[in-house]
Amino acid sequence: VEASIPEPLREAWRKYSAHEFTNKDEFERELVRHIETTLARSLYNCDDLAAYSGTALAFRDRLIIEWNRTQQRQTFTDQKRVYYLSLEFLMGRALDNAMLNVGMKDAAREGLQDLGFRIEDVIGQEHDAALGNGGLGRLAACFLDSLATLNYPAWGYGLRYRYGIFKQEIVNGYQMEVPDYWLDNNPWEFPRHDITVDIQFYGHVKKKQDENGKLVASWVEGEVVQAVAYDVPIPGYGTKTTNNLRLWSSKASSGEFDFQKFNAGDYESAVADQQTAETISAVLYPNDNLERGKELRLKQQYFWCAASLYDIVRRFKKTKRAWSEFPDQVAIQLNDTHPTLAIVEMQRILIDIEGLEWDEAWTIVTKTFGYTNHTVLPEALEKWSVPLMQNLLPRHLQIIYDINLYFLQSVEKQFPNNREILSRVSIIEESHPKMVRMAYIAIIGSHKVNGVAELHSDLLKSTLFKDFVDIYGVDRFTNVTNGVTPRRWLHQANPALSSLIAEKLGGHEFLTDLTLLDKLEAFVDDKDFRRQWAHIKSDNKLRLAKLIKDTTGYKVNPESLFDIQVKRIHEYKRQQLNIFGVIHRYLKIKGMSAEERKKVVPRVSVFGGKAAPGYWMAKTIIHLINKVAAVVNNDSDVGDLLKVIFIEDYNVSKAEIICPASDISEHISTAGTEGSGTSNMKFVLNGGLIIGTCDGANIEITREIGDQNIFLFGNLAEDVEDLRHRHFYGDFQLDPALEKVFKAIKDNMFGDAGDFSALTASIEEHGDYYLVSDDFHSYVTTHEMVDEAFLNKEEWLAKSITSVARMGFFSTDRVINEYADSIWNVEPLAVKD
Ligand code: 9GP
Repeated sequence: VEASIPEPLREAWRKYSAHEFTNKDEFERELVRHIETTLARSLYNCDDLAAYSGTALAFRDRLIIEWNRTQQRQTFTDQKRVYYLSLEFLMGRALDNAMLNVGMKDAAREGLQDLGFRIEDVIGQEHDAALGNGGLGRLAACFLDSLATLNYPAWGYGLRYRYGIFKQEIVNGYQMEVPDYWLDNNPWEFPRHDITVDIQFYGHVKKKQDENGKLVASWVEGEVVQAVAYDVPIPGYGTKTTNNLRLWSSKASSGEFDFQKFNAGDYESAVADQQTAETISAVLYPNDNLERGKELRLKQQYFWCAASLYDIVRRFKKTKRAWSEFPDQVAIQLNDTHPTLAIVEMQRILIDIEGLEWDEAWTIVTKTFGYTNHTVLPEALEKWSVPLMQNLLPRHLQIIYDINLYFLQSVEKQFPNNREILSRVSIIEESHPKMVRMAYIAIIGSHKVNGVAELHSDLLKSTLFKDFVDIYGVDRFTNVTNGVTPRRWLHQANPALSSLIAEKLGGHEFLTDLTLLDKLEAFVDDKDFRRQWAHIKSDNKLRLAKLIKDTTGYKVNPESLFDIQVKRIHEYKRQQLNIFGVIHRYLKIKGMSAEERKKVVPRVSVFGGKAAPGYWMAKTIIHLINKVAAVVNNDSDVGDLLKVIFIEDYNVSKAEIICPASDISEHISTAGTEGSGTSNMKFVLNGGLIIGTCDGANIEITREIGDQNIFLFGNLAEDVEDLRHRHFYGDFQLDPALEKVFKAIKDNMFGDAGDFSALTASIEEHGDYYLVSDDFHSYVTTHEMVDEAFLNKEEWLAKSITSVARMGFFSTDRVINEYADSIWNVEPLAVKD
């Protein structure tokens, strides 16, 4: 690798090369220096925000020194690298994570204290980096943490949205969406104005002869937008490896800003061009499991794929290897179908620009890509209309047609005279307008396709992708069950529990080998240990009670059973089932005598989550939860026996407070609909029990922790189809207890019943697609079992400890090693101190 500084001058360079601070005093010096010079503040005007910025800058320096070394190391060893393409990275806050991962949180705490600040207040100043909707984006963030911790040479590629997921405000019980200005005061990114890529859109395709007389296609004219790189350092835990997350931002390309217009005084249209270019990376689409064919979204996808591939190819070409070695050097993972165009773009680069033959190029492409599917919900399997694609990406559409042609020819050979299979697996859906099925390109263009939990992967093979299993054989399809990073979701979110475990196990090694948690089982019967365990849970509940008081004004009794459901609001996740269950409980309490009420286990039902702005039914569910809260929480008959809380603007930093505070949490999707779920893992890892359906990763959680430690209920995935079919033909009986709940709603107990009629009608009149009524009875009776179990404090504690001890499987470290072995074929890079 060529160095820009010649050898004789490197001595001076080495002498003055930056060094990271290594103790409290050095940290303080860096902090004060940044506050006084970078931020131009002083001890006369330094508030918590300035202390945060100074601390973040000091830690950023540390990270970037390691980042530089890591990148050099990766370049010199020249091993195979992994590139994770994800339209979402839900990172949350970075400072606390950086402090813990580099092992300097205690030094920072003391240093800040010396200078007059409390570390918690300083950390609390940071705005979440919320470049994601929910589970899919958070999983990508956990993956980055594990990739760095395990020393894999890996980069993430995403978009630098100016606005991340909207901020949610609850006004009169309704969700309102407010823009999230997360980039104000964000010290964690490095703009790379020298790393830019021109991205083309529209235009048309010309065929021309190359110097050897071969006919090649070239994509000409159209519009050009510039992609500018912003780098975010990703520190591993307990290692020097600091990887890179590269986010692309859009800008008018230099040729695009029309100086002629500008000079002629037409400022407005010159600036308008600029703004049009910038809209590409302006906003994250706030849809979770729900797509709409908006041109801007397709533009985002191509912009990001093309910029990332250009970067990856540029890096590969520096090694001067033959193209055939590309898959030995590069693995690219597609996070859902969003980056599928990267497959087409790679083929275009190889045949149109690099001059490879089709077959040779296609072999390279399929060996390079892997595709992860995260959902069976049909609306999330993206399709783009052919006319839209034709207009925006004319050359790509031609390549897609060619991929389809060759693919269908081979299927035809394999299944002669079977027109049905050809039309079912064709990339082009023969609808009006015709549609391009992106998931099919992702399958055809990858060497491995995986789902994210066993049930989910099995369902993919037996339903959505069945034909492809018949075509390619079952080995192309695999499962990699999700996990979470224990650094953020145990050590950072629950420091007291992490310390207690470390004390018992003789160190924090479990944070990098989560299976070591199994040693905790030896202490299940240790009275003193149980007491400490219970004490930590109480403190965490107090911390949540304070958040509830500060954000909603409601005071909750921390002795109550905390029952929590936090995730995106969606009919399939069934927050409606939960709130109907709450109403059922409320009605029961209202009907009790004073004596009977004494036996009730007090509960706090906590909800949190955002609804996609256009998802009206989900918004109706939020509205109902808030209306029920207003009635129940102010009913003196009920008092502390039941409180209903909706936590506004649920995000990663709130989840860090919420997850450690649950007694029970709810993962109650209609069986067969949730890909995996990952908050189920976070809650159990923090000593909460769960109530759930046999869906997603709940099934594997049950297998690991034992069915005596989980509350399962409801119909099974294999029964769902049949039940829906029966409903469709009128075989439907509303559950009697649910009927009483609906009557209360219709009697305007929670405000105008008209506001909720669509919700009740979707169950009573329109087929109850999500089987709320079918599962209601087992849901409420299982909750009675939860109450019963909670009364036995010692048993409950034993369940909690045993479950945590058996959660070793659900670390993203295990997940990443599985991807590395079975899909990417990459090795970690040895890092010396
Ligand atoms: O809905 C799934 C969720 O179950 C899963 O845990 C997560 C991560 O794999 O991905 C979600 N899928 C999406 O958000 C869109 O496919």
